[in-house]
Amino acid sequence: MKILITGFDPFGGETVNPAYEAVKLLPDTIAGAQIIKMEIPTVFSQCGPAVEAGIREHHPDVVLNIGQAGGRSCVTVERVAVNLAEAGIPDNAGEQPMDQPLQPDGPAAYFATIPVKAVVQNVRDHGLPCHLSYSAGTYVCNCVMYNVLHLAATKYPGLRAGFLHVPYADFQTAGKPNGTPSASLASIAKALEYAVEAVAASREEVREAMGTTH
Ligand code: PCA
Repeated sequence: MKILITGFDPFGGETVNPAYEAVKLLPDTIAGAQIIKMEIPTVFSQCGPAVEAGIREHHPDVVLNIGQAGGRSCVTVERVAVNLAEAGIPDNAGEQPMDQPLQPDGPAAYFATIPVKAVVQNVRDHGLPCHLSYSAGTYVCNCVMYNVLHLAATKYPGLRAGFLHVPYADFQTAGKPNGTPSASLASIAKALEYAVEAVAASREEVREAMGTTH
């Protein structure tokens, strides 16, 4: 199995993005799967084409996109991507879409096509926190997740895809308000590795309710 794993470049005034920093720390092979790493731009119009270029070059079985979710306390596995671009801040090219569909002819939403609960479970089984999330937001991360799932649904049959958000790395929060959640880059990378392991080992989806009440 071949897994293409992307991480975004820094955005929103940060000088690093823990997503790509953690991706770089991943081994080149996980549970027998070949891991291909790629940095992609935090730009609405460029992130999808950048991933598609990687798909064309490497022919992966699975694409996993990783992004920073500052304010979340641990790695979260996204279940849903919505067909909406609504940016609270400009992206790295100065684009700030509002009320825009990502794909005018696409469905309202796509679900991740990796076993999201098995991924959460495997991270937890290794002693690290991990949660399912039902919204990847409406910024560039949701955009890439939606567009990659749309590519898989329309152009690359058999390709599976999913998205994980990571918290701030601890060193990013030195000047931020007391209580801003963060984790060490090493533990973020470990959680990602166990997440990827569940995908690489083709784990069956877990039959356990993980829903939230809000
Ligand atoms: N996080 C942003 C975009 C890039 C990234 O790493 C997001 O969650 O949309």
